[in-house]
Formats: sequence, C-alpha cells, structure tokens
Amino acid sequence: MSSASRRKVLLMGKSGSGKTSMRSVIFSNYTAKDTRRLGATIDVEQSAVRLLGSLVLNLWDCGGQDAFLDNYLSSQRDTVFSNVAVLIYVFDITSAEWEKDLHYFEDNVTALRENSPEAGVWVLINKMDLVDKDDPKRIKYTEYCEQVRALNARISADEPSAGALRCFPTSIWDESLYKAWSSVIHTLIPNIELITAHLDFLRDLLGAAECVLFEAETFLAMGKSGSPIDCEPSELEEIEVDRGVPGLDRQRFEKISEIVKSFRKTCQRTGEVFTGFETAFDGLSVVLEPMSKNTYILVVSVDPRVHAGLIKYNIAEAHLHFAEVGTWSAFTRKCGVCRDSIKTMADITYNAKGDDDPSVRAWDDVGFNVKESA
Ligand SMILES: Nc1nc2c(ncn2[C@@H]2O[C@H](COP(=O)(O)OP(=O)(O)OP(=O)(O)O)[C@@H](O)[C@H]2O)c(=O)[nH]1
Ligand SMILES: [Mg+2]
Repeated sequence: MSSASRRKVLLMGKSGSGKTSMRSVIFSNYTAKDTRRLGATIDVEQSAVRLLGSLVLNLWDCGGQDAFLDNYLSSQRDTVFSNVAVLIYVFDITSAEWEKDLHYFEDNVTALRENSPEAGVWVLINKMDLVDKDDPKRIKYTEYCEQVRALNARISADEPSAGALRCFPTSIWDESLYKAWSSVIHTLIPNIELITAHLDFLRDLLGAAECVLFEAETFLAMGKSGSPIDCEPSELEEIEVDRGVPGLDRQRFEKISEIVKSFRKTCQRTGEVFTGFETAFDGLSVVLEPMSKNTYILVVSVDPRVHAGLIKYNIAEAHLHFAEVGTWSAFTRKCGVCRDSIKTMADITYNAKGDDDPSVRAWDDVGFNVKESA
C-alpha cells in the first residue's frame, strides 16, 4: 500500500469534550449510552482505521487534561503536530471555561500551522443536545463559531497554504456526528472525483436522482453523484434540480448512516445479517446494496420505468469494477468512465486489457448485452 493513503488525523480538545466518545461511536460501534463508561484518555491513544480498503486513518486521540495539553505544546510538539492531514478540534458547548478553551485552541492551531500548514481544521462544537432546548436558534453556537473562525484567520493570515477551517454542531446522541465525520473523511479520500464520475454514470444510466456511496463499516457517506455531499441547495447541479433532489431531506445522508448502523446492531442481537434494503413508492425506487467489500451504494431512482430489480442488476454489473476503484492503484478493467477521468489525474494509471478492442466488453458499455444477443 502506498504511504499516500495513510493520513494522520489529530483529535484534540479539552478533557471531557467527547473525543473518545465520538471515535467509539463512529469506529467501534458504541452506542451513545456506552460512552458513559469511558475513562479519561491518558496521553495519546493511537489507532489505525482502514476505510475503502486502501485509505488508512491514523487517529491520534489526544487526552485533553491540562498536563497532557501542555506536553503536546512543549516536549511533544513536533511529534504531535507534524504530518497532520486533519485536526479535529472538539469543544464542549456547555464548558464553563470558554475563554480558556479558546486559548488552548489558539495554541494548538499555532503549533499545527508551524508543523503542518496545509492541514484542514474541523471544529466540532459538541454536546449540542444539552443546550438545544434553551437555545433553539443556536445563537451561542453561531457566536462560538465566529470567534473560532476569527481566531483561525488571525493565526493563519501569514500562511497562504493554510488548510480550510470548518465548523459543525455535533452530539453523539443524534446523526449530526455522522455529518461532521463524513465531511472529514470525504476530503481524505484519494481521487474522490473518480468515484463521483462513476456515481454520475450510474445515476444517469438508471434515471436516478442520486447515487450515494457509504463506507461499509462506519456507514459514513463517502461520496455522491453530482454536487458535493455538503453543498448548499443553491449549488445543486441542474440535473439534480430536475430530478427532485431539492425536495429530499437535507439530513438524509447522516440519518441513513445512523439508522442503518443501529438497525444492523439490532440484526446482530437477533442473529440476523443485514445485507441491504429496497423499497418502492409511487414512481420512486430506493435500493441500498453492497457495492464492494468496503462499500454500500444507495440509489434513489425517480424514473417510474426503473424498478428495484433493474437497479440491482446494474449494481451487480458494476461490482468488480468498483472493487478496483477502491484500491486506487492500477486500473486493469475496461471502463469508459476511467478512460475519460484518469487522463486528467497524475497519480493513477489506466491500463485496461483490450481497451482498443471493440469485442472486449467494458462494464459501462450500455446495451452491450443487447447487441450481443441481437
Ligand atoms: N450529552 C452529551 N454527552 C456527551 C457527548 N459526547 C460525549 N459525552 C459524554 O462526555 C463524557 C466524556 O466523554 P469522553 O469521550 O471520554 O471525553 P474526552 O474528550 O475523550 O476526554 P479526555 O479523554 O479526558 O480528553 C462521557 O460521559 C460521554 O458520554 C454529547 O454529544 N452529548
Ligand atoms: Mg478521551
């Protein structure tokens, strides 16, 4: 495996803000309730999480007690802050020491910019479930975000290559956690454009509103056809608008992640194995199926002629090739989507056997079977 697919992710923030809880819910199948028995993290707990077969996240869960924080900023500064792809900084919205928390954040981002200037910073303002009743308009969250952004802009002003900062409100008790983590992972996937191009192809083949790829273990949404996964409604592509995407629930990806994960747990308890899901409404078919060893695909078709069986047939046709898309190395299966997309990519090659031979079938040759049997 190439080292390019290993990414160091720092998880930092004050003790008790919820770092280990979120890591355990997302990556170790804990329920929110299970996290109550977690003890404080001592120093740094490192773990490696493999996603999509070839992307390895090296998670550094950094215990947030004052003595540890001081160490990270002094004796361990270079070790902790070098080669970082993403810093996930977790704040506790209920903290009584916001000024002090902000001060630590400033010190951490300063150390990050010195050692890994291009790293992205994800600020998760956690435990929103504890304040939402008293502050339904999230005024406090908005204010905190503004302060964090202003601080980051000041620290990063002299660093033209500084990675972007994004803020998310989170709670381990609802799907907001999946939205934030999906956004992190999405940016770490190598050649995400290639996945998007394949999903676009399947979407158009099936007259679908969208095709979404989920990671099989965490059920985090990795990518989707069309516009980016976290774009604003005004940024949707015309074809998505035509097919009714604006009418879909804006939180659908994270809701599906959470629902499928908890349903899968229920299945395990009753000795069943979750393999997929399909349903049909008036003129709408929805299918969720394994796509490769490490992924599931969700297809929402709005073409009334396209039934679940046809969607599943096309997913099955794409299986072998999607397994290859997950490995990012050499592409050997004939594919028109790869041929067009990889031309513009520097770090991967497309070298399919029989690419020039019209009698060799590509998985995306529309109507190939029809021609063959005619
Ligand atoms: N209500 C609520 N409680 C949370 C949330 N996230 C975490 N907690 C609780 O907060 C407590 C502390 O969580 P941890 O994950 O251990 O905190 P930590 O940031 O890892 O702390 P250190 O390891 O000391 O740095 C646990 O009892 C969690 O159940 C949340 O979103 N809402
Ligand atoms: Mg911890």
